[in-house]
Amino acid sequence: MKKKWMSLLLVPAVTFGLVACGSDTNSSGEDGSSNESIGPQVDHEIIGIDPGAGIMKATASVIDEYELSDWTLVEGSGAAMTAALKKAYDKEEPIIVTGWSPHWKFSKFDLKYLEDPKGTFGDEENIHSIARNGLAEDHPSAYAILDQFHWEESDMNDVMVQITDGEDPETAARAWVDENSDKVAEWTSGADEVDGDQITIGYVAWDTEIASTNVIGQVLQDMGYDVTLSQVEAGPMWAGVAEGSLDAHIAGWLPLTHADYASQFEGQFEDLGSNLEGTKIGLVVPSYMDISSIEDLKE
Ligand code: PBE
Repeated sequence: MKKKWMSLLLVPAVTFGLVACGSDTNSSGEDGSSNESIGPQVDHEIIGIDPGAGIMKATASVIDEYELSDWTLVEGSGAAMTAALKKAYDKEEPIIVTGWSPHWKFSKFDLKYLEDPKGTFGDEENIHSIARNGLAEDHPSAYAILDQFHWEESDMNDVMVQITDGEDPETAARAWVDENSDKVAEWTSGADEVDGDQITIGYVAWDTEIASTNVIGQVLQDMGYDVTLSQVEAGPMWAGVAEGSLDAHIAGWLPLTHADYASQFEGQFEDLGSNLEGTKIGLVVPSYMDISSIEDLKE
């Protein structure tokens, strides 16, 4: 008799509990699979990075072309963007970030690019090595190495993941260079060692560029250079090479992402060609989110 009472009482309690829990999640919009349209769930915010990044300009064009006038692109930094992504991801909350590949975030989180039917973000592109005019005459060895520097997405990812896991960028780069002496030998082929010549390589604190620039820094150091890695914003990076205060950078995302910088300083730098092919930029969301296209942000 007692048992029966218990189960009669339990059934409604459990049902009520489930309903309450389900509706709470939906109304607060914290669950990525909520039926509520995406805008209010993320306060109509796209989490951006540093204002000088090409992806910021591209995202502004996306907001314009897709008529997302009630959306805001939030400025910050690469590190702030990945921190916000991690925070949302750990709680399975919705978030939209400016994203690019290669990037370690795709190996740490389950993410997807939003489709871009208008093609505003452009197709795949390449990362170019950019030297100041006159580098070939002044530092022929460094010029040869920068010209021959070329690696794969998986190489860059190896270094990025080490750094994300807490390794100091210089140490992570050192380890990669030591483990990949065959690749490094191709880059240094035909280049003579030097005796403490000074060279300054510019870069922006994007995870991709922190990895690549530290690797090339180690290689140049091994060849005898006194290397300075100078962290700047994107505009000053291109301007620095154009004016000659920086000897080079290996962070030219072309033809689209850095198109404005490349045309602004046309003739004032030497494009040494691509060091990595098949990069991509776009809007990135966790896979648990129930949207697939930039068009879905309009609803
Ligand atoms: N990025 C990474 C840069 C280029 C390298 C995509 C953030 C940019 O948007 O300019």
